[in-house]
Amino acid sequence: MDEYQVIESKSPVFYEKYERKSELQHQTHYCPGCGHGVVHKLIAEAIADMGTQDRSIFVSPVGCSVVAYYYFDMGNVQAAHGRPPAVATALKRSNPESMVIAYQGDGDLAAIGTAEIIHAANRGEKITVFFVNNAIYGMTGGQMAPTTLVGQISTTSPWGRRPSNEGYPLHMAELLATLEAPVYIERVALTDNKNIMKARKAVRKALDLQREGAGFTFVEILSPCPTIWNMTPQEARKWIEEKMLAVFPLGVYRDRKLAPVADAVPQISVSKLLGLEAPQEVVAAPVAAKGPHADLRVNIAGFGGQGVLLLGQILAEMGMRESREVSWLPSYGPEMRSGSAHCYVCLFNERVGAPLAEHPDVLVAMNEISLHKFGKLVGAHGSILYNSDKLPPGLPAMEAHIYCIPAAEIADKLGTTKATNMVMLGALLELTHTMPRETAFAVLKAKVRNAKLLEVDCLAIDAGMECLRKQLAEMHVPAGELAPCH
Ligand SMILES: Cc1ncc(C[n+]2csc(CCOP(=O)(O)OP(=O)(O)O)c2C)c(N)n1
Ligand code: SF4
Repeated sequence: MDEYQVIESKSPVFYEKYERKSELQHQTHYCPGCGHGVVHKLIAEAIADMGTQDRSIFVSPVGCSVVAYYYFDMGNVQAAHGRPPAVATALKRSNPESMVIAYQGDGDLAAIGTAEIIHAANRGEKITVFFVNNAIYGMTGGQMAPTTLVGQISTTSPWGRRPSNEGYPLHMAELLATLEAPVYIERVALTDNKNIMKARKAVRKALDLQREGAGFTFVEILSPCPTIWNMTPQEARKWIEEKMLAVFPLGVYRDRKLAPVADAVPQISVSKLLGLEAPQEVVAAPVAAKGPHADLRVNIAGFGGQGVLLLGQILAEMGMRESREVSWLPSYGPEMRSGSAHCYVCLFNERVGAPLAEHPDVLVAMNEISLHKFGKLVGAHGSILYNSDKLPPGLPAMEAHIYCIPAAEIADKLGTTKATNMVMLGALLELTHTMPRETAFAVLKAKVRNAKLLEVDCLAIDAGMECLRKQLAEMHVPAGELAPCH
């Protein structure tokens, strides 16, 4: 038996560590026996073997796989429900060299996103779509999908799907194969090892064709959802075999290379179009980006429930009251349980062109994860306000200066931890002198009905200002000046 060696390793295309609560880091967020994990693995291994990780972009859907970006260490964009093919189109057209993957469930692709997939396929976009068909809406608790089988019970077809009322299952592979443009369409299933190996081959073939610039490629994967189907993982695989295969026959529905189209419009990369031969280094905002009239870009990040988005809103509303051009761009995880949340706020003198503040002047990091994740994106001339009395051990060196503000502690002493975000707001106002505290008070007055809470919030802002002021004084920095980097 010596000739066998068991090798267990994670594809380098996956992040080493999944960004989850520490007690959950050993597992993915998928249910045991879910097919998404298997499909992720097949894609990651294919990309690793092809050596295209650095130019691959994964477009995740809305559905159970919405946080696929937690796993794939490559370009990631999360599209609105059903829109991955449209987003993938834009990505591929503006970066023809990239490998763009749209990943979608059956609710995402075959219900709300029917138009997007059909038109992307019909245009022959040179992207790869992986369509995970589990015959149900998984994430939202088991509503009927367009692919739900006749007679299959779901929360919205409690007597079983009836063609007379709900129509017949949609066969996406067959439907797309009626179009001229697609070059490769195959349906595979995650039933047993043999079929998983076929799925592996199909995933690789689709990506290979994209690498060659062949055209639109599509792989439908029949995939188990044991949780919603109320089955064990083994029963779920058997159910695909016994029920789904009869409705969704496996096989290759299209496999051809198109002759080049005579009137094909050459696709030019965005950087080339703009005359930027090489990607430009992002330059952090100069130290001068401070004071009442300076443009300011802020990223506020933490867990849901820490008032991250609200802090951004208050800042943006303050900006409006001060006649600044403002934007507030929230981003929060779709998961309900203490997911991460952040928002970008831009306070400009001119109209805000792009509301992103990936390299902000100030990062307000409400927790350690945010400090790790976003801290390195703040340039040497920027500053970080960190919600703690000390830096976490093992923090990698960062270019920006980090101020530790024990905001939760300060807020606690004032009567409620809820005011933690207001302490941070105070520190931010003192650091940047971008707007007067009175404007913050006015905004709060309009927003907070509870008089006691309003009083605590105002005290918290002052306490945050005082805390930062002391630190600047210790560093001999005049009020209103951003501290030099360490
Ligand atoms: C515009 C919009 N409509 C509806 C929803 C609610 N929603 C979230 S996930 C989902 C269905 C997901 O099912 P599917 O695509 O089959 O993926 P699965 O969870 O099974 O992997 C729906 C309807 C939403 N988030 N956004
Ligand atoms: S609900 Fe279904 S599709 Fe969603 S993670 Fe669980 S098994 Fe997978």
